[in-house]
Amino acid sequence: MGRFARAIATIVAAAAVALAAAAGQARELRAADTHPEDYPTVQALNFMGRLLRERTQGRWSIKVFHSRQLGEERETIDQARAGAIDLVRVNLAPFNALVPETIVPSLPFLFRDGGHLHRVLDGSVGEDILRAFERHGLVGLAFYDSGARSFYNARRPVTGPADLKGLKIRVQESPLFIALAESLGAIPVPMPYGQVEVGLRTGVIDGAENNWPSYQDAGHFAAAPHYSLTEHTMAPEVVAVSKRVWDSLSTGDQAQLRQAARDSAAHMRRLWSERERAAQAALAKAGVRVTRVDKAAFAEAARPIYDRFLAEPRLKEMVRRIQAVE
Ligand code: GTR
Repeated sequence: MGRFARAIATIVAAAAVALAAAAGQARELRAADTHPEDYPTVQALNFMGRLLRERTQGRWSIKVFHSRQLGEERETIDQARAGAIDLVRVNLAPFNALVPETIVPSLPFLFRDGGHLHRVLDGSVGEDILRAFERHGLVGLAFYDSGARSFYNARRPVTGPADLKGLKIRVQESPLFIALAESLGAIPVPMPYGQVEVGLRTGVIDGAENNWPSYQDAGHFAAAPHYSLTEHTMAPEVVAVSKRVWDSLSTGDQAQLRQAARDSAAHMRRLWSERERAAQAALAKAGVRVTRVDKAAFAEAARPIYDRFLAEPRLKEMVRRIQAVE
């Protein structure tokens, strides 16, 4: 969207909020998600919309524009900050350059396992990260699961960082992910999610990194069948609402929206673990070649990332708090 179109969209959206509020009418929130309709993130947003509609007697609902209908993740973030989109569900990585606190849970080899991640996100560190969005035009509502991300490629089995050397690996548009791929010897190619499949098929990139469901769902596995279990990051997804929309809500409606998001996150955890298992089984059947890796070697190569991205003491302190969570 051009700047002019965006400005118009913002004015129209703001006017719609004001009118609906004045008339006490029902209002539909527009949510953006890059994934297709049956993906757990989209299903969880639909669930959140159902809860909200029930709990507000139909005053508020959510229409989910899935499958990138409203653009790639970075664009939807910009539009939500401008108030042209109400809700976004994106991974934390595209927020890394904007909201420094999102770097922390995206760091490589930080969480011990999924349980550790959940306890951190459900606790005070999670609260602090969600609150950090407010300085950047959004209000963080809840985290969704995204499992662990691993590297995959079209060329060869990768068991240690040396095997990644020289491979062109697509990463998310995040300085952290670019630096991470570099530290492991790969050539990072930042690119939006929607271009990865063609990039793999045409050889523009040799590989990428993602969780099991995305690797399967986006069809990346067909062109890049070597999946290496690096599980290098557990960067979660976030659901955030435009601050302009948030500020137009009554305190009661704000509480309803936050609660519906939280409840949808609990629902999403169930959907996610089922989907992860199903994707893994389907990929094994499809002939994907899974390689165990020397995780310690990857963690060691990625270690300089910590100093580089934790220059601010408050971020370092957050890492300490995360490590202290049992
Ligand atoms: C997926 C995530 C998306 C997007 C995508 C990517 O796992 O759910 O939001 O971040 O990865 O790699 O761009």
